[in-house]
Amino acid sequence: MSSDDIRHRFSLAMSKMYQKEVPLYTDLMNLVAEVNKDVLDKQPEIAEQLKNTNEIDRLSMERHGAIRLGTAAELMMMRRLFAVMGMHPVGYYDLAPAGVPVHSTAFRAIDTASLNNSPFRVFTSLLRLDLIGDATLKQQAQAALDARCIFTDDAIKLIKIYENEGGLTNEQGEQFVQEALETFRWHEQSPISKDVYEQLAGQHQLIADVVGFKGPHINHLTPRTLDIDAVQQGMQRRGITPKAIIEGPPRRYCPILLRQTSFKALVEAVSFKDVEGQYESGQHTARFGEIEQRGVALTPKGRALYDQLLTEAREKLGMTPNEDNAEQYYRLLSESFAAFPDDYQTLHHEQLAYFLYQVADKEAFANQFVDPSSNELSAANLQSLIEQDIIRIEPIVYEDFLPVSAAGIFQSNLHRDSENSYDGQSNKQEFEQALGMRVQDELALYAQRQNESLQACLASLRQVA
Ligand code: OOG
Ligand code: NI
Repeated sequence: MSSDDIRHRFSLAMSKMYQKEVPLYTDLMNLVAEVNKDVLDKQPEIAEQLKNTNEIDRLSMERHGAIRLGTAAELMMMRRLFAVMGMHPVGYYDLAPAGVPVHSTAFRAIDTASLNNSPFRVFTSLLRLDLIGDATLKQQAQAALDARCIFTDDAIKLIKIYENEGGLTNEQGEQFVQEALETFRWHEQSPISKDVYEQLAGQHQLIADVVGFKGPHINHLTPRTLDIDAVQQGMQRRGITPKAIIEGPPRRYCPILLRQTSFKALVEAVSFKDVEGQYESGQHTARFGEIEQRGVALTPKGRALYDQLLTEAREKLGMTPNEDNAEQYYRLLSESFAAFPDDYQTLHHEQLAYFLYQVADKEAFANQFVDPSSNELSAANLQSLIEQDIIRIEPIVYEDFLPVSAAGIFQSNLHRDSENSYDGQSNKQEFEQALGMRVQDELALYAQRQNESLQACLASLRQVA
């Protein structure tokens, strides 16, 4: 069974499991499907663009999930597990400066064909116990984490078979999907006592969410919408309470990067195990639903501008955006982002975003460039070919995440508004050591895709010439 196939099946199995666990997620999926259909019906230019980029078929199966891990060993094995499904670590996100004691990567497919076959991704965080101040508690947490094994024996067996034989049979692939799913399941019984749970939660709720459970339950799944503002309004109409702020850039004609919003985490019954082995009932808040709208990936120059404008808006607001200042925040955000060009031609011309190059009109090319020498047909006269509609540009969709947004999603599901931030530098090296490899640079991947499409495009025109 191909890795793409395993990933596709796993993504479906995960969605089915989460729908059973969190029925509100089903409502959200239905709402997103409705909104997407509406956008495609009413805005044929968006449908056209998604056809040109081959995203149209993946849209309805597109989703990401998120998990939080406790130890380096868990992260290492998780990396091996995802590799079976063709998912590799891309990007490094340090959330400590935003007051969330984790650092993260995203496991996802890398090449275009695989992404279009199944764009399933998992935002994966590793808890930073080193940021817990209380030494005794740190020890208790470490002991609880060391005592658990989050993978089934058969999942580990199949991972090793995959690594040794370079693949799995159909039967093994099916079994792998079932075994891997077990790791992400919700457990209503906590292996720790209510007392320890509460102490951990007192340090940071997130610590209790990781240490207090048998495994890294999937904490949300996120379908992709073509109009996040419409979904946000639709949620309110359906009685699903969304978080106050849509994270990321403001609404634009040409969407950039990623906009995200979620509905609040559910309060769920949990039973805790005390020292005598008796169960005591309590509750836990961790699992929610999220939606995202994806736009064009930005170049380093575009990303720097994005970060600058976002920071500007937030500094003017002077505090974390919340429901009381939402309107003011959106106003500041759109004022600030007036400086970010909002048409694809300018985004391309100023090298703010990444694009796919496609041949739009071979005939026009053949007629005009009667005897084009191969020198003439180069990246240098690209702009003129684009202006003459011989080459068309299509936005490369952003496949990754944003640290400020991710922190906002985390925070919206924690009770207290923790303004604090952890200092202690970003620890990418330590993260990669735990992971057992380096994370891929997402910007390099977009640049490579852009360049490959350009070469293919020029090669195809040279044939005409
Ligand atoms: C992850 C939150 C971040 C996103 O989409 O940015 C995230 C978590 O809550 O574990 O999922
Ligand atoms: Ni998410």
